Amino acid sequence: MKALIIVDVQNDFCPGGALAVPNGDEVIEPINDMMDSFDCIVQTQDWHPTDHHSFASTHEGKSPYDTIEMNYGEQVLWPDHCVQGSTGAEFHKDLRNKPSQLIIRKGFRKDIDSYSAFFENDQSTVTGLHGYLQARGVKELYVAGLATDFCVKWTALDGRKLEYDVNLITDAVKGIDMDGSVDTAMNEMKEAGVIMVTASDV
Ligand code: VGL
Ligand code: ZN
Repeated sequence: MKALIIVDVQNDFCPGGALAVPNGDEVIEPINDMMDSFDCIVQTQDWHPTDHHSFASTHEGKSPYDTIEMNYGEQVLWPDHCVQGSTGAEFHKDLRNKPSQLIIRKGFRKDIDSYSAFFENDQSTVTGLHGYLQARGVKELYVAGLATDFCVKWTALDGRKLEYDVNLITDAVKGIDMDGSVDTAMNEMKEAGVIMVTASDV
């Protein structure tokens, strides 16, 4: 069985949002069109407390896009985004929401960020998604959404680590792109055995 994993299609990652991904809303149409081809559909939702440690505003003298060392390694600092219960954290209104069966919220622990839908950034705290997919007999993932170089990449790479067949839907993802991070992400995913497909292949 295959699953569609829709990563973080939330207002704050779309144009006008707090951490807008350029043309982020362009992923919505291909995602909506693909939904009918899947029996298992999961959405992720970045879901931070107001004082989350990935926010530059919680570190004195730091600005968004600076990096700091956390006890689990390097962390990019972001503008405040996807605060629990805020409009920015809501899914974009044009994303079809009825077909989704599970919503995985991530990044809700103040001290750990979570890019991947499977593990938080300490690489060991689980979200529960793997257990859910195993229980439903899912072996193959199709990953779409935002942002290619962060949450999408980490979701795809962790999917490979957990031995899923992973497909990236290249025309249904958009990236933030800091210093070539989208190209790097695409190469890392290819090296890890992620298969590049387009929405029309699905
Ligand atoms: C994301 C940065 C911070 C993402 C989430 O969805 O890619 N990026 N939080
Ligand atoms: Zn976040």
